[in-house]
Amino acid sequence: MVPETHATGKVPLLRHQGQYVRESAIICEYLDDAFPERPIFPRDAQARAEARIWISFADTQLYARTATMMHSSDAMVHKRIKAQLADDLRFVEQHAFALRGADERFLLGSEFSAADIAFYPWFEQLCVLEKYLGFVMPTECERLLRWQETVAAREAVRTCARSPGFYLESYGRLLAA
Ligand SMILES: N[C@@H](CCC(=O)N[C@@H](CS)C(=O)NCC(=O)O)C(=O)O
Repeated sequence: MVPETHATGKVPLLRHQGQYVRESAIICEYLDDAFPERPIFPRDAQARAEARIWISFADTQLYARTATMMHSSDAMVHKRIKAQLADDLRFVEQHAFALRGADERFLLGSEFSAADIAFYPWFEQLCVLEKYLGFVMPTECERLLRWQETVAAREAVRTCARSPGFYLESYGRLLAA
């Protein structure tokens, strides 16, 4: 039974040692604290700050805008938000990947981190925006698309990944309701 204090009705919700932690960004911080032998934040203070900036960007721009769009049936809202999302993705391409060497495949460089974890679920569900809302990935986001493939191929990601069919079916029901 989920305790009242965590009953926002939203996922993700982490249960660990009988306690609950919610909010994906806070869950990442918690996992870093609880399992120091498997860090997901860099040790360097500058890089930690950068990770948090990208996590905040994912939360307050990418996911927040997507949620607004999914809850609206106004075509003008859809159009405006699709353009904003495309700009968000271009921003990531230009302000993360374009600054890195070709072998630096992750958001912060050569190491996979909580920043990648924050962004990846949006990409796993991208098929929903493409199919139901006509979103088109900006063509110039090549490095971002390669990043998506790299992250998708990680064992831990494959273990819990859902197929496009799963998302299309689930969101199809939600949007029809
Ligand atoms: N800021 C929260 C957002 C959580 C959130 O909105 N989750 C969505 C699914 S991605 C949800 O559970 N929605 C159900 C609802 O709003 O009732 C986080 O990052 O954990």
